[in-house]
Amino acid sequence: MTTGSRFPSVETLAKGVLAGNRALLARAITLVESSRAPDRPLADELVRAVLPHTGSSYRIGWTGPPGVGKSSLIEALGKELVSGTGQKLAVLAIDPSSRRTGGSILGDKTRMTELGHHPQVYIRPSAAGNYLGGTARHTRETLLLCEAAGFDHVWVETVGVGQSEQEVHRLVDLFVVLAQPGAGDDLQGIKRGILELADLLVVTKADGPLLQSARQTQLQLLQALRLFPPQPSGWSVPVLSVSSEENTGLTVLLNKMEEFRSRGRETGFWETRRMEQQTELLFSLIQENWLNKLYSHPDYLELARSAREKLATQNHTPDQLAEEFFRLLRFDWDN
Ligand SMILES: Nc1nc2c(ncn2[C@@H]2O[C@H](COP(=O)(O)OP(=O)(O)OP(=O)(O)O)[C@@H](O)[C@H]2O)c(=O)[nH]1
Ligand SMILES: [Mg+2]
Repeated sequence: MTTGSRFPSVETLAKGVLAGNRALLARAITLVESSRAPDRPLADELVRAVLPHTGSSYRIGWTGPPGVGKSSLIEALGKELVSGTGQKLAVLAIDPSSRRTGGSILGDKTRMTELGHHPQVYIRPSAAGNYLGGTARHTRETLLLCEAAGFDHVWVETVGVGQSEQEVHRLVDLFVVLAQPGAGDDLQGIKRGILELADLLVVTKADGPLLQSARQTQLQLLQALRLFPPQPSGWSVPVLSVSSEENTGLTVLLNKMEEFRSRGRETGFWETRRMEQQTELLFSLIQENWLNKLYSHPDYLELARSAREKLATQNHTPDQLAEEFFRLLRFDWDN
């Protein structure tokens, strides 16, 4: 299939991605991010074409409130990771500010100026505002394209708002939660649900006048973690502190990241988690498709309105009305 004038053909894109061609990778990502309906089947075809060459990277999600220091840490740690090794790193930065600006200041916001120029590193900002609730789909497909292009590590920087953290948690092998010095004084500030998802907690900005406060926050977070049940894998969540400005704590962090991977592989938990993620994805897609079918049924609106009216005026329970709704809908699977 050809992609018309906007994109090179799917075959050209797939070959380019597999050859590690940056320009074609960027075009491929733009295709999977496209919200134009005619681009969807092409994006699906592209993802299918590269799928056999995916799965081998170490996928890491970095999350935390705005300004906590995610981008700065990724910049400092990324340089440490790739320097002196042949390893390749792709960073997918989801930027919330692009919602307001149309993406024009993405380049300034990502704060990864030096890392972005490293030959073993590819940084791709995406505009969170372009797809409501669709973050996971586009990020997942972009992640697969990066794997197919030969990146050993794919890091996702998420925005600390809304449901994007949960979505990113479903995509990655390791979920890192960043906290500010002082965050421990007000643990409400870090949503409990997010703490529970963390595989690794990192207190940022442990330098200068913030150092003491960072150490204290580290202890408070350790105590808070004791209240949670242990992870099924047996992994006990480390709480570290780093300074991206002074480059301290980075080696310990890199070692913990590596330990998580090797332990996960030994215990089989690595594969189990990926399988669970795939299963969750499968069922959420089944539900999504089913709901789309339901909402696009020609009688849906009429029957829903009538059920609501009956609820207000007659002596029906919601259960009875739901049953009647489906009886009257006469759903045609082939429709
Ligand atoms: N003192 C100190 N400041 C830091 C450190 N890391 C980041 N900062 C500062 O914290 C601010 C936010 O840093 P970013 O790295 O952009 O934080 P972010 O979490 O990526 O921010 P958003 O993407 O906007 O949510 C900047 O002003 C940084 O200079 C650090 O290690 N020490
Ligand atoms: Mg950032």
